[in-house]
Amino acid sequence: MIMPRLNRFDYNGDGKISLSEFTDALKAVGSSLPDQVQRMEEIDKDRNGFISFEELFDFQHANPDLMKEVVKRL
Ligand SMILES: [Ca+2]
Ligand SMILES: [Ca+2]
Repeated sequence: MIMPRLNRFDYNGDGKISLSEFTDALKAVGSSLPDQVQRMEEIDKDRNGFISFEELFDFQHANPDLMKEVVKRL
């Protein structure tokens, strides 16, 4: 399995992936937003507003095809 590089999502370089950075990444692959917004809530399991490596990994596990597209295009 290809792991996405976290720094590719981290556009502002603060070392963390915010929900909006992740949403932008999904937009970049043309993912439909209403669906994704729902997922944003799901992916940030501890609700701290950022996506940790573990949270991203879980999301990738649940959405392998989507993440494959994201990783390919980033
Ligand atoms: Ca960031
Ligand atoms: Ca989190």
